[in-house]
Amino acid sequence: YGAYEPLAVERVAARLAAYPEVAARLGGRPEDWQVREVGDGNLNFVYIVEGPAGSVCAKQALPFVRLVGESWPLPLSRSFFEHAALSRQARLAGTVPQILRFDGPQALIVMENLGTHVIWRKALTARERHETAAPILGRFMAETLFRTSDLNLSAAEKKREAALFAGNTALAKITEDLVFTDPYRVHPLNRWTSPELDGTAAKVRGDAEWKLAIQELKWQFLCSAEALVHGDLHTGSVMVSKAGDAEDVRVIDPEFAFYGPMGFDVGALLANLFLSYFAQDGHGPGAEAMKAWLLVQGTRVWDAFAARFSELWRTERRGDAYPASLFEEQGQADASEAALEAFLARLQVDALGFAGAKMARRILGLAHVSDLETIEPPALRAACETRALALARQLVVERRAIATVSAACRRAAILSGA
Ligand code: SR1
Ligand code: MG
Repeated sequence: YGAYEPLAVERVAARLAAYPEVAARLGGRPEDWQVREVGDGNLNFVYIVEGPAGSVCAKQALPFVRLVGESWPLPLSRSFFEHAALSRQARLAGTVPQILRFDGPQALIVMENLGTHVIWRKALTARERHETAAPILGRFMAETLFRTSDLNLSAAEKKREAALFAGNTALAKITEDLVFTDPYRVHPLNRWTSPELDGTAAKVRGDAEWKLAIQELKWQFLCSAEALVHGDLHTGSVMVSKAGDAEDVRVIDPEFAFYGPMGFDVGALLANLFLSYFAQDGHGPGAEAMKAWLLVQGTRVWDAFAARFSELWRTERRGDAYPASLFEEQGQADASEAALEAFLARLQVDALGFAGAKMARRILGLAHVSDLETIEPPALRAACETRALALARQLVVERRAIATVSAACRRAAILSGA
């Protein structure tokens, strides 16, 4: 299909017409297809294409960061890694969009269009409740993380997988800088939208305890190749739908996927539930019920994760780490259960730390979240952000003492005056 060509709305139909399976899904003639660009993410362009028989979603990487422009080059290979991660997630856990076509040279993934779904972050801001999201996401993370780790794969297979994703260095570097480094130093990419936070940002830079704890977490991010993590599992990477009692939940956008610490994905999701929690006070009266619900979702994410991870520990431990046979042949089931408990306890602490890291970067770093950004006036936004930052610090610095998601939720409620 030729050399890479960046798409624009008027070129999308001709490009998709070259893929028979995509053309068949759309039906009719390419000139009849309606194309619109809908991407609101920081990196890529996303097109929805509608034909007489159906619709598709086409996502193309450009050789730069959309949020910043051509001054920040970013390799097209992120599309390869996104496709590689999506295929594995589909096989190991489901809960992702169906892939119709991957065109590597064009850095283009054509997927089913989730036309009735909305981004979970937006639903949360609108105080819409999707009751199945938290348990489905907890299960998704348990299945993807367990089944790509040394608990399920042979050491050789896991090393091959880790080596494949090790090439995604440019995307990992974004996280290394934007999450674990830049918010803690003066940096031209940092920004905060409430002038009231100038002093707070300076205090964070002067907080050696916070900076040391963040570097411990960065060390884990750099060195702990535990499992294939999604790498950017915030509430903007989740789509939800509801029709009557039937809900559907999908995880999207794994272009940051790489072998990293298991707690990173769990922490990212918890962080964004906490950010939504603190943002609720900025979105009009009646926040309390939604805030209470959001904290319950945090514990439900963890409980579903731990329950499914435990099932997999007992039934799918076929890898070279903690081999089941080592314990079973001696009738040492108790030792195996104790190891599971310790493993989950450590993961929970990691998740709390990463949650704190992911919260602070959304307030003091380059990339923000609409939950907080849409709050007016700035003084009200700053009050919400200040409470969120206070929890972020506690989660990072005191993660071992806090120890559980339930305890973190209690801390959030105290900081919020609930
Ligand atoms: C320059 S990219 C900024 C952020 O957008 C993505 O969603 C990731 O979270 C990344 O850190
Ligand atoms: Mg994204």
